[in-house]
Amino acid sequence: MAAADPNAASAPRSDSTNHGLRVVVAWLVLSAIATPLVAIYVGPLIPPGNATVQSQGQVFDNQVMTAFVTPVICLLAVFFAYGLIQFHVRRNEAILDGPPIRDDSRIQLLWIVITTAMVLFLAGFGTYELFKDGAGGGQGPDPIAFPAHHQDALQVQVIGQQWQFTYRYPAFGGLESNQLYLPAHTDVELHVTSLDAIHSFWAIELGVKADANPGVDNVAYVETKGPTIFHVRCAELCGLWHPYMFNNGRVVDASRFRAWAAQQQKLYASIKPFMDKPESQGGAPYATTYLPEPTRRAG
Ligand SMILES: [Cu+2]
Repeated sequence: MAAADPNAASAPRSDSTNHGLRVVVAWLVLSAIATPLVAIYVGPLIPPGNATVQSQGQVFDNQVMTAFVTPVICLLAVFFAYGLIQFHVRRNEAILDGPPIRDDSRIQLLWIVITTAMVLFLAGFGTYELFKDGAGGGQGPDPIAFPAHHQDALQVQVIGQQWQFTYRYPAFGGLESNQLYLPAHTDVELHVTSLDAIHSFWAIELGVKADANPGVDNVAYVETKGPTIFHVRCAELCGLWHPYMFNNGRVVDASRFRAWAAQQQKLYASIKPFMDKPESQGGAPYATTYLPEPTRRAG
């Protein structure tokens, strides 16, 4: 009689455990715990913060989408962990595949229905959110999504040039400043353009990002909340000093905004003659007329 071969593979485990049911139950339990925790504690930490109605909307969107993706990640984690624990190869055991799942119409149907529903929901939700309040994005010269009171918005033109931003206030005599001050609790209509290369005006905490293209009037809406400080960066590689194209802006109380504008107007009046001089006669080496023309009331 031949001795038993110690290296012979043992027979594959046969069991009647319903692994699918176990995975689904573990997934449901984990998802039920993790989803609200992620929505409540992780979502609000995602930038850009709540300095404006638009940035607050973006935080909400991120919160919804992060919560939405949590059950998907839970399923992957449970599936992976369960597979590692339950199906790893034990000593002296043959590595055998389970029976392939083919032509299982239930799984096919579930897969198609669930993934389609998720994609359609996210597309619908994203589109609705983009239309609400303008979402802080640049919409080109003819915006189609407006915040509620956009007719009364304070116009501010944002002019990118290598390598700084200039802010122009048509309602304050076209005053130009290298500081961006905005009044609190106000609708602002930003007109973003460029004098040279393509830049991108990214007012991070305001939730605003709009391309600055030469000759293009790119409109973005934002509704400020309380006073705050925010950061502005150029978000489009625009040449050698692109990394240094940043500054801080402020949202201030209405009275402080008016005081700032009056002071800036005085300052601007003193340099205006130089600005208006053609470059050939020693004037400023950039244009002083841009879209939009001053048409709006003082803010
Ligand atoms: Cu730039």
